[in-house]
Amino acid sequence: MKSSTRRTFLAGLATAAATPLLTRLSHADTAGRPLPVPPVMETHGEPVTLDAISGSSIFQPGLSTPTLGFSQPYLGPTLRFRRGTLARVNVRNRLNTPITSHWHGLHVPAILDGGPQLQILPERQWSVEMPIDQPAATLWYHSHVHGRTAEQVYQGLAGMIIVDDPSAPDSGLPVDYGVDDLPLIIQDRAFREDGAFHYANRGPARMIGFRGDTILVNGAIRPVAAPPTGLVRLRLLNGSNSRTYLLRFSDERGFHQVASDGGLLPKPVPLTSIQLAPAERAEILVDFSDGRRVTMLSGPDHNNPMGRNMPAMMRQMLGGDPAQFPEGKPGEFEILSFEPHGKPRAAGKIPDAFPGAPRPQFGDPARTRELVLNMHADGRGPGMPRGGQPSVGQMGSMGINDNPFSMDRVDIAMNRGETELWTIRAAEMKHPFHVHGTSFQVLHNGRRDVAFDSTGLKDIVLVEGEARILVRCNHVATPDIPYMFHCHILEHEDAGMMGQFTVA
Ligand SMILES: [Cu+2]
Repeated sequence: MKSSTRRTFLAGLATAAATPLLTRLSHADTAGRPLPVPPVMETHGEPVTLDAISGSSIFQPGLSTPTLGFSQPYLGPTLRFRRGTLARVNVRNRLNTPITSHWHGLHVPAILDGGPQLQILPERQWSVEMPIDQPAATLWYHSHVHGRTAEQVYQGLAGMIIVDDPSAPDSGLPVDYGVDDLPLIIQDRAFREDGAFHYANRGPARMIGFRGDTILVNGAIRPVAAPPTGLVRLRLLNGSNSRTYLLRFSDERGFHQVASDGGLLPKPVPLTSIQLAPAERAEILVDFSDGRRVTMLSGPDHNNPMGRNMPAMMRQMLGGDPAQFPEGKPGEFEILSFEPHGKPRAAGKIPDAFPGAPRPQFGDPARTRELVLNMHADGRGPGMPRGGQPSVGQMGSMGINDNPFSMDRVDIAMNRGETELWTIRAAEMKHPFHVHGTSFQVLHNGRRDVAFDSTGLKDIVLVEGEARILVRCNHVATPDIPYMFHCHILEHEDAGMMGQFTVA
């Protein structure tokens, strides 16, 4: 379909759905900017300050997009925390609406975790001193206001965190941030013709999660990175609301996964593609020593109640699929490209193993629990609030164990330092299940047993029918300010697929 025809078609759809006109971006006029690299904000005992602000960003030539960000118009700086130190962070809210700052993957007491109870009101400041004690890892931070998380993250209230561990033996990996150690925050967005983001958290888009038709990496549309020739470390973060990616390179080159959510894997895992569910992280080592240009592609996202059988037109109506990339297989699209600079040279050495990597140390579980993720928890169905625009308190139509999220109900009471075995069940769709305040081990998912060596420590598991995980928390969470567990499809989380747990 030619772009003009497609635009007319889309405009017709949009009119029918009474939503603003959407624009489908062509490759020629938008993609190809140099990859932006978020600045680093490092704490050395002195506090650092994040300002939640509104601003405007230029994603497309000549069009400005109203956005939110931390200390910059869209997204935020990369926070670097060092194990064994106190991370002191002030978060100031310069917006006219409450926010939070949740440190996703950080092992800190719930009172420091930035969950929905810890709202920062407009013009107020939240100051935390966080003891950093966990393995080196790629984490992230984002707003987590119940009922508003999806929209606030979509607008830009998110950023990367890197935990460094000077006590662990040298991993032998590239460490030159922004050069051969690249943060890549992958997000899908949709745009209106006036340049504003298009977002809808209702109806079918709420049911399966909102999908955009345009890929941003670090806030630029399908940008071009210029790494040095040689081995390069990519810190991949799926910062999308609901899209699951299946990433590979256009020339089929292999790569090695070296870390997952909770830090290094015991040894590098050779792969030719990698799945990244919402909020998941993976660090991969890619060999660019041949100096050739290559593109990272993603396969289509079939995570919806109809799976692969959902017609393309329906997917388009539900928020869109990115345009197919000519180098890809049917349905594939471009994430970003790499144009290595420097003379081709011999490939660098990939470490054999990471002796300092975290090991599973959960022991036998003291108790078991079952959690069923429900897409219909109160009989009203998703996207059907009682009249008008959904607001906090009206969003409870999804749930866990038939309970829509309630801030007044503690769902699970855990004992500090005690391992539990959780069985999580999900029908209709796969759900990226997240637990705050700790990392867990996945034992089983779908029909497969999961080897620790291939996944490491996790804080997200994309539940395929049924998953079993070992969980243990070493920090305190009180009934007033508990931890959360929830689906990380943000539209599902906001619709109530979330619960609270204490640790005493
Ligand atoms: Cu979900």
